[in-house]
Amino acid sequence: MLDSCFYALQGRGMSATLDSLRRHELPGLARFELGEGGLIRLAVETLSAEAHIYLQGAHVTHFQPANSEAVLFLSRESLWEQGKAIRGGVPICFPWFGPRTGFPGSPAHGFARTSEWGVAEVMVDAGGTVTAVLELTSDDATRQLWPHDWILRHRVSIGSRLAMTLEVENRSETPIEFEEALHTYLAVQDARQVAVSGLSGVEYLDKVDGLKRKVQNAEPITIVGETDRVYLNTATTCEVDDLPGAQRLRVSKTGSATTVVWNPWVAKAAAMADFADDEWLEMVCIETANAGENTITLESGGVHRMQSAIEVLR
Ligand code: TA6
Repeated sequence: MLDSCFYALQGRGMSATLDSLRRHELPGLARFELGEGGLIRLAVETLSAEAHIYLQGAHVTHFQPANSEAVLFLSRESLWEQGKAIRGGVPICFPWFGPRTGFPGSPAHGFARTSEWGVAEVMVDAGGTVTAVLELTSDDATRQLWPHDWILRHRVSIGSRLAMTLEVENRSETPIEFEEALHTYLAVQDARQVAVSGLSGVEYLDKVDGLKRKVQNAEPITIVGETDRVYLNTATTCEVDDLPGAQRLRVSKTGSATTVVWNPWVAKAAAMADFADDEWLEMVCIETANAGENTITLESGGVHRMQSAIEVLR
């Protein structure tokens, strides 16, 4: 049952065509094109930065400020198939994070990242920042998996920094409970040299040690093996350093109480079909989320916003 409705989900919504999207384009700044695998993406090029946003999953796959290196990791083995999650960039996890407790047939990290989103608006402000607003609305296929009515809006602003706001509007008559994440893959030169600061003293669940609850004492966090930690009740900004001379990245957030730090390391990387065996060296996930005990309860008619901003510090 769940499998069939998940496959129904995968096929839904591929209704947009390039022609139907032209009216949203900004000449010289933002245009729709066929990206990898023939999936439609918005390509943004401004004086400040360039970016790609796929309609599938409202998935930011590329962000590169002018005079900087690309900020997001994207696997060269990613599947570029309708309904299959893209490996890298900023997948959107909703309405659950990770495997869905009690529903083994449900898609990991929910269905938002494998659905095709619609385009609500593409605009540019006086400062030259381009903002795209993509929307996903509940329908029969999603209600089969998760029996609620809602609208998601993902506002992506491409300027000197990448700012993403995931907005959830509860269109149900009753409150909804959901988890969410902007599952950001940051590009690094060497994960073994990474130093993540900003989480000192924060409690976390260690997913590589039986979900034990621990406190982050050492600062900064270094990656010395498979790392999969769900930091709870934290609103802090994180900074990521790696090789000397490489760019230092900052991930700041609002509306989020969970930060996830993940690197698959050698064995997990080798087990992932859409991830090259050595790519664990090139990435670290710093995920802006609300998960576990930070699950959101949203009243009928309510709106919740979670924002993540990523910038290059040098
Ligand atoms: O955020 C870390 C994590 O939950 C890991 O446990 C790992 O499963 C990762 O997400 C990737 O999940 P995916 O479903 O995209 O393969």
